[in-house]
Amino acid sequence: MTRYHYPAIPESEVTPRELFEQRRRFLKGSLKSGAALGVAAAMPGLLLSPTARAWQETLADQLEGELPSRSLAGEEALTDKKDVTTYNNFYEFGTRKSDPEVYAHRLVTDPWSVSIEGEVEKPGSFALEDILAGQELEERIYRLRCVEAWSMVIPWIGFPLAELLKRHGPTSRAKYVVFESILDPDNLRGQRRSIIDWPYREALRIDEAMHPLTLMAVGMYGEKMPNQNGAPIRLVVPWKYGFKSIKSVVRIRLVEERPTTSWIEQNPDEYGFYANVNPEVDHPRWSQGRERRIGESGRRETLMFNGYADEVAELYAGMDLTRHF
Ligand SMILES: Nc1nc2c(c(=O)[nH]1)N[C@H]1C(S)=C(S)[C@@H](COP(=O)(O)O)O[C@H]1N2
Ligand SMILES: [Mo]
Repeated sequence: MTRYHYPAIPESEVTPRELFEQRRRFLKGSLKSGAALGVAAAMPGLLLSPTARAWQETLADQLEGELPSRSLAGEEALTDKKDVTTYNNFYEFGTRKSDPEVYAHRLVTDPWSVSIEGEVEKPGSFALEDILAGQELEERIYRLRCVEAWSMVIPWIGFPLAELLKRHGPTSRAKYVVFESILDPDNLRGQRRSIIDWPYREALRIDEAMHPLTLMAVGMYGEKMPNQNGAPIRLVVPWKYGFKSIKSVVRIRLVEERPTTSWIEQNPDEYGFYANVNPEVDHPRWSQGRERRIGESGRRETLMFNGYADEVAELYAGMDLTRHF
């Protein structure tokens, strides 16, 4: 195992800030500084937030302007927005790829809060607008590679998870980060069946969570996140199979021991904790060597770490990736 250290790669090496320093944008909001956040965290009940509707308007307003934009998928063409919003895995709405688009209007995203807890100095439950306050949004084009051997190229809008975690002060015992999706069986028809043990849960090692590529996304294609893609806020970890990129996040917990996840519980032989995209480690039932890019005919070779090896391979130096799949 590698030792835990974060950030594993200095942010300056991966994110040349000067590139888009000029065009930075900040989300307006009620919290402007870490100091204010501290106060809010100490008195969670006293935090007076703008209404959820207000934040949504603010975000819509911000998204109208130009955001700093970067492709981290080379010259590869964007997948059609139509495909990205109609061919989804979001088991809370059912297991068919078409279910999320049909049923996702039942997802209640307003109001929304995210609980940040466990090994942090400033825990609490925070309204989404306060989570977003002061975060610099940017557009990042990433490949997303599903474990089912298809892939897409998506222009996400979001901010690094590291920025959020740093605000809350991870303690020295914070070795892993656990994420939980919304639990609402009245509105999420898939949760009335025990396909998985709800709520959907995923986790990262702390250095993976702090890595500058790891994004909290609130939009795509220049717009707010569509419900079927994980509104209002989801994780995007581009070097891992899609199932790690948990949607509609309501809880983030920092812990010392390695947690289990929904997919490990479901089938530990098929889904591992790391879930790094790896053409050399096949899924027990199919090859991971190739993938179908949605919208293209034929197949592409799957790339190690989904093409992000230069950025992330160091996180796994010395690990046997056949065992730690
Ligand atoms: N809460 C939740 N998050 C989830 C899923 C899910 O079923 N529930 N599916 C995962 C899988 S398997 C994939 S491939 C991606 C798909 O994201 P997309 O629909 O935005 O392309 O979401 C991931 N996040
Ligand atoms: Mo997936």
